[in-house]
Amino acid sequence: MLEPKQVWPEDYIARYREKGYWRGETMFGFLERRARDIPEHIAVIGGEQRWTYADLLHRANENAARFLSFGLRPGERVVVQLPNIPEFLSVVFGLFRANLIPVFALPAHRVTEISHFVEKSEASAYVIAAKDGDFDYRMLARDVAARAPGLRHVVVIGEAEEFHALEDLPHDQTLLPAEPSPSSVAFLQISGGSTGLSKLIPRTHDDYIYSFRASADICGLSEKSVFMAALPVAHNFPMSSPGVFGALYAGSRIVMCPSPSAETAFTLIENERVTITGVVPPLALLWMQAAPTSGHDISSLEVLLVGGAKFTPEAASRVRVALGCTLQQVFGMAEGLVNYTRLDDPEDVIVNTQGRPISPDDEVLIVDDHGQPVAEGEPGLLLARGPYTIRGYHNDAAANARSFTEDGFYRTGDIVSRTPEGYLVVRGRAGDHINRAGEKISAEEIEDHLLAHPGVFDAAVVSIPDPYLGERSCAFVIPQGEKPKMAALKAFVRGRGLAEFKVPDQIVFVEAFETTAVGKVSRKVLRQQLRGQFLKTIPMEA
Ligand code: J2J
Repeated sequence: MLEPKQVWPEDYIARYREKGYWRGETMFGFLERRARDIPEHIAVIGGEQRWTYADLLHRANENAARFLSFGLRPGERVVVQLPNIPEFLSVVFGLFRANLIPVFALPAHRVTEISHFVEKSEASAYVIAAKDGDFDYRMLARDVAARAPGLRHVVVIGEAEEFHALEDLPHDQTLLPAEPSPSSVAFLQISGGSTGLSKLIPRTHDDYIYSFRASADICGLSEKSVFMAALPVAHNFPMSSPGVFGALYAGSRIVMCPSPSAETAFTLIENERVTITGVVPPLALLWMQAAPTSGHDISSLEVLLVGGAKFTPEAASRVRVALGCTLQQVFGMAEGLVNYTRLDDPEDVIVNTQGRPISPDDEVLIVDDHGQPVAEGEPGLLLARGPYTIRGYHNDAAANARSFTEDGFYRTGDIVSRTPEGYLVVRGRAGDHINRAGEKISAEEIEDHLLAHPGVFDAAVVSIPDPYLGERSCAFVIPQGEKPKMAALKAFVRGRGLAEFKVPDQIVFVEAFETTAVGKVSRKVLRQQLRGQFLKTIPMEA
């Protein structure tokens, strides 16, 4: 089994420690300290549950013992797929306490994605909630178990059927292991995935704690703050920017929001006096639209973080009046680098930029296609290196060769420019992914699924601007034999066991792909051509 690792060169490690970024804390260690300092303070609210820091710690310790009770060994990987419920935290901190390595899946993921995570991480266990809304995760777990023979255990929050019910497992805590090294990998996060399937991102205790501790500071979190997790909490943004982990680090109170609809979110903001939350741009638009007539008092809200996809200056300029709070733009990635506008920045910077890096030691380069720095203010490819940006993916040599420069910079694939004050403005993407309301979809991955249909000769998936989603996906398909029906083709992709957001929003049948110059063109050029033709001929609202 391949042990997840994340290694920085020795001189960088020394520098990051010396400067106090890496302080030798561990994920469980920081929670334990917080629970000692403020045991009676409410840590998390969700549904009918209200847990203090002492409760959360107690439950995490019990869960650690439960996970080890059926034979899991420290270092093994456990795929966690849970919605926004307090148990997300007691499970994940339980895994940290047991030195087991969570692999974070999103609630929207289905059998294809989950089996890929299980295989790639060599996970031996999978944790689910019995149900979320109408969806039964036990059915999904059966499909995953059938596809991924390495998976030995399924653990369920709620009615377990043939699986282990977490609650029923023994929790004798005498056998809990010693604290792990702070430089070891704490968990595997999931990449947005620009080419092919999602990659696994090993994050260490040291580097991740630095990123959310500093984020909590930049976002003004304190013991008085009430942070609402509105987006699925397994995603890097609501997890760490400043996210639930940043909130716990600061001793704040977390409110788990089961759905980000304006009605649900506003009700919780009003009832729990939420002070800060984060959303993707389409949700910010919806909330701004709903606020004047919602009848809810959301005046407790002080800060709204918006990120995951580009927030237009026009929309950004309306946040303060529409929601009565300060906008904080955040441009981040699960691989590391996170930028924020600062709360006291001038309005012009808050509205027009995606912020500046967390750390003085974040090294940001903006280069042309040949790797040469562009002139100041010009757009170019963003490369990043620093105290919480990874140097490599888990178990993926090909992706590592592609995604990192020889001197360890991560190629973000984003095209940005930099203002004279050092703030980044996102201009576009070099890679072929679709950023659909903050959900990243790899064109290549969906093309592969379409090509599996007998009625598809060739397929190219591109992003099309969308007034609501930011971008939506459009599949250009050359049919063969009997032309498939559009709805049937969408159902086919869905039936391959994919997250719903990956099903093409639109399908356009074409007779051939126009190929210029000499015969073959790269997929990249082809996608550009198709996108260009589409935008010329069809109005954006189509
Ligand atoms: C434009 N594009 C953005 C922004 C992310 C905080 C916030 C977001 C993420 C995230 C995250 C953007 N404007 N404000 O992990 O900690 C696009 C970029 C980036 C990619 C990363 C966090 N904010 N993006 O979205 O790993 O293209 O992380 O490279 O899901 O989202 O996606 P992801």
